[in-house]
Amino acid sequence: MKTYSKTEFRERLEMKLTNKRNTTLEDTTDTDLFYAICSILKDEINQASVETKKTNIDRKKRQINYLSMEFLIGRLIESNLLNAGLLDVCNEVLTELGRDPKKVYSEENDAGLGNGGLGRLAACFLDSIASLGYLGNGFGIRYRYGLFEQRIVNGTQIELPDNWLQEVYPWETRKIDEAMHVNFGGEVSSEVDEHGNFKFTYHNQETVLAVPYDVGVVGYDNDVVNQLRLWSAELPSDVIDHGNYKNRLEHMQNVERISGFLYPDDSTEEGRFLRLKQQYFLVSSTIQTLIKQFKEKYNLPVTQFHEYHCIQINDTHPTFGIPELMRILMDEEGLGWNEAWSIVTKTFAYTNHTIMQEALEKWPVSQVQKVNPRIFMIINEINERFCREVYEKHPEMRDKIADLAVISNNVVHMSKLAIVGSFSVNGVAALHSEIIKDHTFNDFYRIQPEKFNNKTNGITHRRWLMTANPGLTHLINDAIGDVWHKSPQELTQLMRYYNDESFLNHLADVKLENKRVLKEVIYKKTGIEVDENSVFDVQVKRLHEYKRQLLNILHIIYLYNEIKRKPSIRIQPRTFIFGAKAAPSYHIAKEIIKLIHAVGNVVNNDKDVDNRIKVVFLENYNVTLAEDIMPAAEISEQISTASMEASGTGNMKMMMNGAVTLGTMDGANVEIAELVGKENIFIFGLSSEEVINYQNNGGYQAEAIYQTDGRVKGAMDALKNEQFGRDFAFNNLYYHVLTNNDPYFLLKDFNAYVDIHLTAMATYQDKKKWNQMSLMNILKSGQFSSDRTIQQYATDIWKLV
Ligand code: GPV
Repeated sequence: MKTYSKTEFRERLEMKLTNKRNTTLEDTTDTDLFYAICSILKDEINQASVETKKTNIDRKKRQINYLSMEFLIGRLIESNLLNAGLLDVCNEVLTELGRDPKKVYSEENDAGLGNGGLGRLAACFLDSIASLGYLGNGFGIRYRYGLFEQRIVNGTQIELPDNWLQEVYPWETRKIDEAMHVNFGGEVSSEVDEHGNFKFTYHNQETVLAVPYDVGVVGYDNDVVNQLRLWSAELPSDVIDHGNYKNRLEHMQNVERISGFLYPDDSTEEGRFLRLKQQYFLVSSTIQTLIKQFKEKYNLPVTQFHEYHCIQINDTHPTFGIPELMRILMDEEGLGWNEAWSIVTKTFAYTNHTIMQEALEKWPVSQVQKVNPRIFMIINEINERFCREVYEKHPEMRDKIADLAVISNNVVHMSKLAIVGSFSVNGVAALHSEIIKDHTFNDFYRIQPEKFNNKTNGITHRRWLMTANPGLTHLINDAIGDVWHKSPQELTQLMRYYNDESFLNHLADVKLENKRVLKEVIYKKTGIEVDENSVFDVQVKRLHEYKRQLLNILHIIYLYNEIKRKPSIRIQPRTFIFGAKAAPSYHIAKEIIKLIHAVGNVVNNDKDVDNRIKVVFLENYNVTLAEDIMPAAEISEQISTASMEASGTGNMKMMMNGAVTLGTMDGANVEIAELVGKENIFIFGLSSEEVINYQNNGGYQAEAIYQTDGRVKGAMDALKNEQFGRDFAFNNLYYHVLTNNDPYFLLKDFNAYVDIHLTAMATYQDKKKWNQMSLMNILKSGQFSSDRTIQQYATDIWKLV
C-alpha cells in the first residue's frame, strides 16, 4: 500500500474533505475527519483487494472460508490504519491540526455482530489470516441490530437496540450483482430418471435474496486484503405475491427479519425458528457463492472443490452447510451420494467451543423440515448411513448407536452432524480438547480418533497490544526493536530486561498511565472516583454462572465484612472492576448484576472502608471499552468452575498487557500457567478432574460447607439478611445456590479464593517482584497471538501452505 508523508497525507485529507464531505480543514468536524480518513483508507484497501483477488486466482491455492454466525469486530479505523501502515502519519497529522485522534476515531460505531469470545475469536482470526498472507474470507450475517446496548438503571440491566447502521458504515461495499437466492420451506418430490437415479424437485418454496456486503480485511504490512462477506436478507424484486401492496410490505418486513438482529444468548441456545432460518440463510448463500465462483474462476470439475476450498465452521451454528453442500452437489451438479459425501467430508472442519449441555445445539426435526425439507431429508440420510456404518464396522459400539445417532428423539443433534460431516474436530485449548475426547464426544473419539485435535485460541496482538496499548508498545519497541510485530513470539527477547530496574520502573509507569486513562473513563461513566494507586482487579466477560462473577462479589462481601469487623485492618487498596452483559432472559445473571451494584453502593460510600475498596461496574462492556480496560488491568480474574470455560480469551488479552492471572486450572489458564510458571500466576480451586468426578457422583455437600464454614456462611448470609438492601433478587440468589446444591462449586472454592487473594496482595507489596511477574506475562504472551493459532490451523487442518 502507498506510504504517505505528513504533507501528502494532509493534502489527501483536504481533498477528501472537499470532495466527499463538502467542507475544509478549517471548519471540519470530527465526523467529517473520520469519514475522510476512511475514504483515504478505502481507496488503498480497494486497490490492494483487487490485487489480492487477482494473485489468488492465478496462484490457484487452497482457500479457507471461515463461517460464523458472529464476528465481533468492534471499530476498524485504528486497526486498518495500523495494518495499512498509516496509523503514525494519521495520528501526527491530526495532532498537528489540533485534533485529538482518539476523539476522531471514536466517531466510528462499534460493530457488535457477536456475543462474546466466540465472535471476537472470529474477528481476531480474520486479522491473522490476512496478516499471515493466507487466502481466506469470512462469511457472516449483516445483522441490522447487533448485540444490545446495555444500560444500567438502579442496578438493573436494560437492553436497548444497537442501531449501529444508523450512520453510513464506511467499510462495507454492497455487491448487489453477487446476490444469491436462498430457498426456504415448500415441499420436495422425487422421481426416478432414465438411469435409475432419484431426482428431487422443490415446490412452493419461499425465495429470499441474500445481498452481500463486503468488508475488507487488511493484512499487516503485506498488501493483502481479504474479505469479510456479510449477508443481508431482502425480498427479491421479482416476487409477485398476493397482488396486494400491504401484503407485500408485510412480506418484505418478514423477509428482512432474517438478518434483523443478533440473538443475544452467549453459550446457551435459544432454539427459536428465526435463528434456524438465520443459520440456513448464512450457509446457503455462502456455499452457493463458493460453488459458483469455483466454477467460474477455476474452470475445473466440481469434484475438485475440496482441493481449493476448506470450510471451518465456528461452533455448530453453520453446520447446515454440510447438508447444503450435499444438496448442491447432488441436486444441482448431478453427483451421486458417495461422490458428494467424499467431497463434503474433505471440505468441512468443525470447532467446538463448549462442553456445556445447554449450549450444544439441538433442533426439533419438525423445525428443520419446515426450514428446508430437502435439507432434512439429507440429514436423515446422513444419519442412516452413519448408523449403518457403525453397526457394520464397529460391532463393539453397537449398543452406543442411539447415543451416536445424529437424529434421536425427534431432534437433530448439531454437534453430531458436525462431527460426522467433518474431517477435523478441534477444541480451543489443550484441556478442553482432552475433555472433548475423554467425555463429551468420547463415543465418536473411539470410532474416529483421527478427526480430533486441539487448536488453542489466540488474540491479535496488533489490536490488543499495538493499538490498544501504545505506551507499552513503544517501551517494547525501544527495548527489542519491532521484529515482534510480525513474530510475536520474539517478545521473549524482553527476558533481557528481567533484572533491569530502570526497564521495570518504566513498565510500572506505563501501567500507571493506563490506569489513569481508565480512571477517567470510570469517572465519566459512573461518577465513581477510584485511586490509580490501588490495585486494578478486573473481571470482564459475559455474565454466566459458570464464569462465577458471584464468587468474585462474595469475596468482596467477605472483605467488606472483615473491614467492618476491624476497621483498622491493614489491607491493600483495591478497585474491583466488572463489565458484563447478561442475556436478556437470563434472570439469575441479571440478579448478579444487581448484587454487584448493591454491594458497590454500600462499599463505595462506607466511611469505615475509607476508599480502600471500590467496586465499579462499567456498563455496556464491548470491544471498544475492552481496549481501555485491558491495558490498565493488574489482576486478571479468570475464575470459571474448572472444566467449564473452553478456553477464555480475555485471559490472554490481560496477560499480554501485563496483568497477572488469578484463576482456576481451566481453559487456556492451564497453558498460561505452564508458560509463565507457577510463580507468575495465582492458581486456586478444584481441578477439572475433581469437578467432573463430583458431577458424576451427584455433586458435593454444599449445605454442609455452608453450615460449618464461618467465612462461607458470613458471605452467603449477607444475601439473605438484607445487608446490601432489601431485594428479592439477593434472597433468590441465596436460595438458588443452596437449593441446587451449588452446581458451580462457589462455596467449595470460596476459601481457596479468599486465600489466593491474600497471597496475591502480599506479593504485590514487593514492587520489583510484581513488575517482574508482569513482564514475564507480557514476554510469554506471544504464544497467544492468533498468528500462532492460525499458523496451526493453516498447516494442520486447512493445509494451505
Ligand atoms: I458455545 N463461547 C462463546 O463465546 N459463545 C458461545 O456460544 C460458545 C462459546 C466461548 C467460550 O465460552 C470461551 O471459553 C472461548 O474462549 C470462546 O468461545 C472462543 O473459543
